[in-house]
Amino acid sequence: MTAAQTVSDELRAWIVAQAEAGCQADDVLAAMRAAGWDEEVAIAAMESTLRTRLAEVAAARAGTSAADPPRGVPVPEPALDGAPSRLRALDRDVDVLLTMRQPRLVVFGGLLSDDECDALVALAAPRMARSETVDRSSGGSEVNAARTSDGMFFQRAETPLIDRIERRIAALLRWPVERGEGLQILRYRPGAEYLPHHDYFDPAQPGTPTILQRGGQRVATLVVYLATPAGGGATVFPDVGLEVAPLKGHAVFFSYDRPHPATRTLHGGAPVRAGEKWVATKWLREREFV
Ligand code: PD2
Ligand code: ZN
Repeated sequence: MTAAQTVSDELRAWIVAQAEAGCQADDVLAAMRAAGWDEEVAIAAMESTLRTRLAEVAAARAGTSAADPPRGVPVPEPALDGAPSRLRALDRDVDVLLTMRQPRLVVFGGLLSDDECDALVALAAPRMARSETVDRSSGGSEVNAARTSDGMFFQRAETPLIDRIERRIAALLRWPVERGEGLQILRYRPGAEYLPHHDYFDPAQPGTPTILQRGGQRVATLVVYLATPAGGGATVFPDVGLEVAPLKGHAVFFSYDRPHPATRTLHGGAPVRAGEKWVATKWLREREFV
């Protein structure tokens, strides 16, 4: 036989069966030579067949097919088909100031009125404590040196105002209220900042399975600005060189369909230079958050 020999599906299946039965490559090659195969053709057939088989096995382990790259989960998404400059969200018209595809990010104007911002700050102010974040190694909470703001959490629907704001956010992002965490309020004084981080829970951390029991992964973040500092305090996205100004009543939304830096959702709060910055953060989960 010559190099024009073609490698049939049957031959590929036979090569895979020999390898999976633990046969040595030399023995498989010898059997093919004995059957009349040219040595070079036989080696090339073995190599390409086994390389393809390895990719299939790796993809099956990752829960995907070799043909399909891994796909993300569904995420919140405002109704931006047709590029509207305003969106109706429950009881209010919200401006669409900026949209980005990668990361998926939208800046909204006028999501809250000045009075709503002031009322949230007044409700939260007596309850502020040095910010705790979820301790990703144990699943508990911890004071975080990366965040020098003060913070607190409201219960979902804790007051009629909070209930209305949460239903407005749910309408805007087309994501059920039940799949949201309670609003978190943060206050940054001059010099306070939040170093860049991802908001999803790192699958490699030992505390993550415990955290995920309560509603699955975070899949999106909405940071709403409640008070404009006199200087500094932008929300920064270092992967794409974007800085969102912290203007009272405006908000930045971004989603991440997998807990991976490829979502380009690394973000932080730049140091406040003058005045105070207040924000309300709403994190959206895959499932009902209980
Ligand atoms: O206050 C911010 O700009 C900010 C920055 C990064 C808030 C958060 N992350 C957050 O609440 O996760
Ligand atoms: Zn964050």
